[in-house]
Amino acid sequence: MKQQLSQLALFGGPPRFYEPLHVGCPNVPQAEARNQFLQSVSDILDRRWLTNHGPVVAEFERALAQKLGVRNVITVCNATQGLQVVAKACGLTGEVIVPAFTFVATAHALSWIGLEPVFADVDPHRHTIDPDHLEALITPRTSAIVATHLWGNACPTERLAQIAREYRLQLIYDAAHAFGGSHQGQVIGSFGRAEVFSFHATKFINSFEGGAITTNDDELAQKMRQMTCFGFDGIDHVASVGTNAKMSEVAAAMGLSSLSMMADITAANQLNYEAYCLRLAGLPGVRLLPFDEAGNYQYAIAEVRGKGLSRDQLLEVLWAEGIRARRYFYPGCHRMEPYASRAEVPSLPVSERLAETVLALPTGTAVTPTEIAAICSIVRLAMGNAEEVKQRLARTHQAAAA
Ligand code: T4K
Repeated sequence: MKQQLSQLALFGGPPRFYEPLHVGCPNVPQAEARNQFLQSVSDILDRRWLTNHGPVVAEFERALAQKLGVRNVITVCNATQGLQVVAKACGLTGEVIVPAFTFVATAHALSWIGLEPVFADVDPHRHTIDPDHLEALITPRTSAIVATHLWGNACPTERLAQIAREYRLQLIYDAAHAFGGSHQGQVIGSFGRAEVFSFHATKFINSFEGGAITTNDDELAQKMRQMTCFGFDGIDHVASVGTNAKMSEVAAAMGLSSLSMMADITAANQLNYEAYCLRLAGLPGVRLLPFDEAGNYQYAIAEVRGKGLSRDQLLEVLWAEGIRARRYFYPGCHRMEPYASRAEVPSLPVSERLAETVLALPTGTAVTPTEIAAICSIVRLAMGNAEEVKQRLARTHQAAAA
């Protein structure tokens, strides 16, 4: 453990981690699960059926539907395409209200297909869309709300459903972070008209790249399934405009393997989260975001503000040590292009504050509580000697600018 400032990499000491510790280091199958995955890949090659609704995709979809308790699951090549397919199938037009504090894919997916994301502020405690702010943004051109269960924390689904009903808007959830979570006893996956999960490499469960759309609306599901495959509804027959958003067999094999490890991944995430809570408890200027009990603990999120270093100063200290914490989702979608160049860029105080203060810390099965103890001791050392660290950083920046 580093105990003196001179030991910090920023002050000339050796970095604590020569092999960087990442936020999104994938959860990969180990031991028996890895053998099963490799066998499944070998079977796929033997069958020579690599994509286009093969048996492994079908098995993955059945397993997901069972886990989520939802009638329809349509796997996709990634969640961004999934969001676009849902938006198209639901016939969204004009403006769509989205949170400003989310990964930019939530907004870009809509922009890419000609819709206009309108940015709402978020709740300061849960980081999910703020229903009170959202309501003021509804215009005659608004067709939908796309809300993100950020960090796995569920949105206020009842309030959103009530607003959607009242203003006749469609309600869709970006559930990219929320696989395995539930809200008031209901598993995430069957809220709104449809929900979209991401199985990107960095996610709770992964299929290298991938995702899934879930809905209890059978008609909508059929339409979306066609749309993920060029609009085909049978051999040589096209029923609608479509894209190619299909998941491959190997991706589904990885997804199944990942699904089988879900309990272990959750346990590792929760242990890591508790290690952060314990080791950072009482440290002025750093606060861990509380999670829903029913969540997947995929992200360990700190807010760095008040006493001590700023989030960005702490980030520099950590990166020097090989701790690749991330400032998700800086600077906020509304301040990213093309939205930042709109005639009017809204002022969204909570999203802007979070964009300046949130720090995502390394977690997942590749990170151990011992490594977290080392991370936290560096955070404590730096925050506890904030003035000296600030001076050192200022000198380093001056030297770099000269
Ligand atoms: N909606 C929300 C709310 C989302 O968060 C996302 C994706 C989407 C929609 C869209 O889902 P997809 O279309 O991707 O299915 C990463 C992911 O690329 C992105 O999927 C994810 N959200 C976002 C939160 O995180 P970046 O820009 O941070 O990626 P990158 O390459 O910097 O990777 C993150 C960290 O993970 C790095 O520190 C390196 C490490 N890493 C990454 C990969 C790919 C590894 O250690 N191994 C790996 O294989 O966006």
